[in-house]
Amino acid sequence: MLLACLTWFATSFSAYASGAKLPEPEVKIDVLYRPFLCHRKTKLGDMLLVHYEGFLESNGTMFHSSRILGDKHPVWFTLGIREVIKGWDRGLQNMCVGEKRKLTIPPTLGYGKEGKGKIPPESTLIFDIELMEIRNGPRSHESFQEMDLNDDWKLSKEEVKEYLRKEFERHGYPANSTHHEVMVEDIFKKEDEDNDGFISAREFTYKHDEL
Ligand SMILES: *[C@@H]1O[C@H](CO)[C@@H](O)[C@H](O)[C@H]1NC(C)=O
Ligand SMILES: *[C@@H]1O[C@H](CO)[C@@H](O)[C@H](O)[C@H]1NC(C)=O
Ligand SMILES: [Ca+2]
Ligand SMILES: [Ca+2]
Repeated sequence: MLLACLTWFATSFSAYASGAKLPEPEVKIDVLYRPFLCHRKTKLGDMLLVHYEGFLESNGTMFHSSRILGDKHPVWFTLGIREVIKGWDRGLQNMCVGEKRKLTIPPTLGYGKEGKGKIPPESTLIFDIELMEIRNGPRSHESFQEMDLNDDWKLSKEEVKEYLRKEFERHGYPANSTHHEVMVEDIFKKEDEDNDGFISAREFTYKHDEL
């Protein structure tokens, strides 16, 4: 499936629903650098681009670095939807582009009793994280406003089609009007719950049971 489609369907914000919980160990946040200018701060549902190094607290071993290992690119993820460990979802809120933080994450908010790869069970983790970029998440209020070209608080098929066209362009895929129409029909089948031919702000924002 293509990126635009993924962007559209990908996100469930069940993570927002926070019921009563037992007290849990918290993430310790140290701000290592805060830029002078802060145009916008991260919030749940935003897409974040970060560079990071991860260390075991026990002996200081670095288990990953996005700068040195792998393809050396910073990584994208969506904040607050458990795409990453809980410690990141909690520790990277209200952050400015250019800001650097050190997070100390207890095992329950990291990889827990199992551990993962180079990370042994019950490890406290230390991350140095630099925020490179913030983008509107697929289900954010800002995304909706961007798509709602005539500001009537609902998305028409034309508006969704226009959005797809722009998304495809942005990702370098050739535009294919027939294909987009098929996608639009598919999207409306899933998202237009009351079948009025529009996706309302409410239908857009709140995800139903599937996913
Ligand atoms: C640090 O701890 C990890 C996990 O227990 C182990 O694999 C690694 O060899 C240790 N490194 C050093 C330098 O002691
Ligand atoms: C456009 O998409 C349709 C439907 O997915 C496909 O059948 C057709 O081959 C595509 N056309 C081009 C030029 O890629
Ligand atoms: Ca509209
Ligand atoms: Ca509707």
